[in-house]
Amino acid sequence: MSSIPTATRRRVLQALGVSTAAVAGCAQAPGAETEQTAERTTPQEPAMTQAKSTDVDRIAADPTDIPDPIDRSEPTTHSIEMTTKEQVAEVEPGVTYTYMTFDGQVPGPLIRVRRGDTVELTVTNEESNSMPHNIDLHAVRGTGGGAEASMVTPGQTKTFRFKATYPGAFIYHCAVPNMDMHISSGMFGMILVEPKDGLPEVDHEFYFGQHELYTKGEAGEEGHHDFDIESMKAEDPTYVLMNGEKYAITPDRYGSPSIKTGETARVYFVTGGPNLDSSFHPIGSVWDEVWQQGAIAGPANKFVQTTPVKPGSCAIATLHAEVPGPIKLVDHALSRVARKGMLAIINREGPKNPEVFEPEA
Ligand SMILES: [Cu+2]
Repeated sequence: MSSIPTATRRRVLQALGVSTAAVAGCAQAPGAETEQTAERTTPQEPAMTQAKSTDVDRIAADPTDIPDPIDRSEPTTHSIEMTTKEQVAEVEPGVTYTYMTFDGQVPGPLIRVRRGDTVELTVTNEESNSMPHNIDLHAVRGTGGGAEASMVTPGQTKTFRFKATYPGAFIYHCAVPNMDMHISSGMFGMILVEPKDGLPEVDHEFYFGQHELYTKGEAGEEGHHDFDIESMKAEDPTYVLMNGEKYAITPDRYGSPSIKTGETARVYFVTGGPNLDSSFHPIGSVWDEVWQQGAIAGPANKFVQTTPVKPGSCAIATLHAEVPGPIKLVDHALSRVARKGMLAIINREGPKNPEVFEPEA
């Protein structure tokens, strides 16, 4: 037993459900005194390797970085280029991870087209990458959603073409054989196919994506977190994240977007997974409208508190600001918020509206 480093042994015991107290009990065994002394005087094996230097300062997508609404009555052809990138970035300060992304952000860029448009999509796998990548878009009627047509090895580029024949908000994701690992590392995003008549007018639009990170460390443990296949198979993530980093879109990190009271905002939300459903809820508000699964061709549900968004699916939801204060966007499986990093905030600014809400009555 003494040949196993202390930190490793403790972790193994924890994994087996044996508490630290039990470890202390073990130390009472005959001959354990020497071991106990050794534990006190021997520097402990670091639980993690050191945080790596980062390739990019930020991996979290800007929720306001969205193409303009479509104002067009005729179909067009889009030439869209995407680059797959493998980059070290921080999950939270002091914690690094080697992400895989579309265009260096999580979620990947929002692609916006109109029903009937044609898309020529070019995917380049950066030369410095170590793995093959591709893209499967749920807006594509075709083999693997384009996955086979876009399979690229490092340094390779491929183009394929598709017509967006049906409207809605759809996920796209990497779909190589280890697709769960690639999605978990950040390879997902949304393609929005607007109906021919467009979408209702709103004052603001925001784009968010939820997914899970599976690592060998604990949430908040400083250092470089390596991917962990065992916790992924067990669907027990280290982090559950909004836009790829812990609490990224909040005043404490990169800042929160604001809307004014009286304004309406539309939220485009994608659950990358790879495994967990989101119970998507706006704390301090309600979804005034939700198009579940992003199925914009049908009617919206009204005044929805929490909308389920399955892995590999999306939601389009509207918020109407009637009072000032933050709206916290969460997965209402709240341990993911309190302990695993899942939170974004949209700010409402404006005068009090005591008829609707009076905090000091
Ligand atoms: Cu990939």
